[in-house]
Amino acid sequence: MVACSVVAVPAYAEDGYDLWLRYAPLEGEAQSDLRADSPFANIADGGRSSPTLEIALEELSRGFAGLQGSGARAANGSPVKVELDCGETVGTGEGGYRLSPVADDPRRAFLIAAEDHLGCLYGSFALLRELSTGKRLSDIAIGQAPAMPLRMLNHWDNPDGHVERGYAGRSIFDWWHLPERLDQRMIDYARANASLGINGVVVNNVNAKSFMLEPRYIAKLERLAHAWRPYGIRVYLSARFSAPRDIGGLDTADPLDPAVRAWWHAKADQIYTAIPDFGGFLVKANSEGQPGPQDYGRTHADGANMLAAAIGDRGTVIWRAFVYSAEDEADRAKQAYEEFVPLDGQFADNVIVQVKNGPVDFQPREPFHPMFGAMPNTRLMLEAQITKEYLGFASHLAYLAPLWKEVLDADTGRGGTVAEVVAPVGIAGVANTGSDRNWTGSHFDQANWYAFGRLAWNPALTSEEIAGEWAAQTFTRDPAAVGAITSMMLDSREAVVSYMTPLGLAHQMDTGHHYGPGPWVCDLARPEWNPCYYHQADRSGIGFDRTANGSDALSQYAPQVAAQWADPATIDPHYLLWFHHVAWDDTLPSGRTVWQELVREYDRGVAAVDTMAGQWAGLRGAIDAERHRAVSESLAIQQREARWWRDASVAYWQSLNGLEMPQGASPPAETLEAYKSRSFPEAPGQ
Ligand code: BDP
Repeated sequence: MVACSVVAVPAYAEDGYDLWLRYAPLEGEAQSDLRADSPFANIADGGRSSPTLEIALEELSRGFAGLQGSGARAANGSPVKVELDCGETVGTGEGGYRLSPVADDPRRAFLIAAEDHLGCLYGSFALLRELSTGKRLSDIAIGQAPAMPLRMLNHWDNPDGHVERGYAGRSIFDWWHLPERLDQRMIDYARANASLGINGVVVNNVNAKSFMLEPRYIAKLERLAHAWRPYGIRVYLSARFSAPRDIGGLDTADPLDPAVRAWWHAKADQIYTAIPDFGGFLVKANSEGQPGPQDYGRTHADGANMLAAAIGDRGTVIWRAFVYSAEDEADRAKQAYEEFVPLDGQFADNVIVQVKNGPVDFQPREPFHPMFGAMPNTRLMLEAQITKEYLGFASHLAYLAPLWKEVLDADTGRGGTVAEVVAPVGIAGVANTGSDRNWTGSHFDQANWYAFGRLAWNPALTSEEIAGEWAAQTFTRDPAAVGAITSMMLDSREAVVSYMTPLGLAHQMDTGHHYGPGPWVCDLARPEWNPCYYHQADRSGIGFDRTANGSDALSQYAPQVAAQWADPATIDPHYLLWFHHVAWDDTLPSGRTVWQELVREYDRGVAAVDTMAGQWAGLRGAIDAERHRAVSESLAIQQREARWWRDASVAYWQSLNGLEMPQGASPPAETLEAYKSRSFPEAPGQ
């Protein structure tokens, strides 16, 4: 039997470092359920302990201490015993758990049962989450198991500490001092991930450096893997396809070349000797200038299978489907499908193809990627972006659960929803963490890390449920305040869509940094880097024709899915300009013209941000002053920039269509030239 003593919660200022794991003191009856001297005990699995179980017991101890608050301890009566039964006989499935009060034995007040120690850790976090959101111990009875096996974060962190598309400071990884020095942040990070059930982390950028495969980096990775193992996290590495040439002394990286195959085999052996549970490689190949098998006339399957053979049954190769090529004249939205779908059935069993949520690139709104459902003989995984490259960085509040839900719940028309298609495999999120004290660059961006993990665990959760539980743990349990915060969050992503890219527009962000409007940008080297390519606007109309009259990207979807988007008169207006080129004066089902509707959407977005700022101002006093002020300041930026987006876009459209502002709508505050002249080379994340 293992018992442990109560650990005091450190008295941090409310600077956000504690994330959703604050365990703020409960009040009233909920608090008196808990006892200061609650012993947490491992009663099963032969009393066998493990680092994972020790972490679970420590977390329970820490959580109960926090939830009780310091004043309550002495007053409490008989101890509540929380017991952990982590034996094989429990039958909860890998990582699953059951939480239940033990009604017939008051001394054994509560049971966390799981068939493995990791399930007990997950169950401990789940119990603390339930208590933290205000549930009574006696009312908690839950049985859960993860919906998909792989729930991972992909870091776009470079070894020099810069994070590509990172808006929360520098990288959390201190490669320079590893392996000797392991920052406490690495443990706190693993703990936060474990609290959500995240079980895999790719530590480096998909635009990878080959030297991270060298032995000195393997030693660093080994230290990390060792530290994260008890938290159930396996490490993965982004591998640069040309590594055999870059660091291996070979003159080719051709996947069919025996020397190349032998090099990767030896490399895999070297890694697995140091890290027996190494997860595997993530590969971006033949995309945006990265090397790949096509450099040698080989296919993606040739490349992926070569690495898969090197790894064998020890791990997985995750091969990205984010490909497009300047030489390819086809609509960029079609290219991944065209390259990958013909390869269905050719990938080795330990290869996963990782597909972004939409066919272009993490836009505020895209239809789901047509590859989902179209490769029944390939293991497909969803790639989401938690860092907000195209949604105002960490400066704008945009809660992304509604975006991900839209994709996960979409019916592919080919054997299930996107969530069902990826359920046997998993989901990856491009991480938004950094060296900022609050981890994510803004307090509300923590909610996106949280929501990603919760949806990976259970995609059936609603955006509202997740927002509510996050707000209660992170800010306050006051129901009125939780209600206001939840309402802000639920409307926030749609607000961003409205003031940036309404009615199905996409990729209107300015060059390189992707911050702020740039619909006038038409002259970049590659056509599909230009906002003009995506809006196709001119004097008479706007929108990208992806019907059979245009690029025919629509035909990549199942017929019944394509049918719902085929007619501009009946399409969901959220996707209108994604699939159709329409005249400015066409009348929409709303009775308004395209121009009137567009301006109305921009205005709706601006107004929604004002509403959010008002709601937040109303929470002064309900939220600690430090975080209240920080969020208020960000919302002031967002209010200003929502207007900037609206005005700059409207000014540009007017320069094309020559139309007056619709009745009641205010003209842009500045001239188009003034908007065009803005530049900010210091924007982070580039
Ligand atoms: C785009 C980013 C770029 C990434 C690329 C990718 O702008 O920085 O390298 O995606 O996913 O969104 O590989």
